Amino acid sequence: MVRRAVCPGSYDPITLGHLDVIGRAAGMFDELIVAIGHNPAKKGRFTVEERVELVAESCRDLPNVEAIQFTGLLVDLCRQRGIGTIVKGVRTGADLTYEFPMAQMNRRLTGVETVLLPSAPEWSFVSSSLVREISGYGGDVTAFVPRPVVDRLA
Ligand code: COD
Repeated sequence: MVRRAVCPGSYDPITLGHLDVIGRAAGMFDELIVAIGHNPAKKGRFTVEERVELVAESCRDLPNVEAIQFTGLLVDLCRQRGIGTIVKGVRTGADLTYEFPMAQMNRRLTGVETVLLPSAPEWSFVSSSLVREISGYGGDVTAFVPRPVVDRLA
């Protein structure tokens, strides 16, 4: 049986922290879908279509990774695509507090499991929102995002 997982997120934009989690998850499953959704709590910098392109370009070296857009409930995507596991990165206690009820709710809704991967220490302070803020003021984010994002922000 194909072991299929999803790494969902806003990815606005994808960072090296996201990419680290995606790479580690890609090594654990046969197929990994990176599902890019809209989080209404967050103000967008890139369109969802641009984010999908940036994720796809950043994951070019990971052959079992596919980037897609999604709307609606994550558990519905999981059902449609035969995905049994959600993989999320956690940086801090605050991330855990945010992810824990979602993991429990998603399991309650359809039985889909969530695997929480501790972030790599070198990326635990990196977030899309800080990248957006720094680049918005003209700062250099080269050390925190994949090359395609650097090029797009330039
Ligand atoms: N290192 C490791 N992990 C990281 C890093 C880093 N530097 N930065 C972010 N992450 C992790 C985050 O903790 C998160 O797990 C994941 O990467 C994605 O982060 P973001 O910020 O890009 O995405 P979010 O948190 O805005 O995404 C939220 C979703 C779109 C996934 C969520 O809102 C959702 O599932 N929406 C669908 C609707 C739904 O099903 N709702 C009911 C939920 S119970």
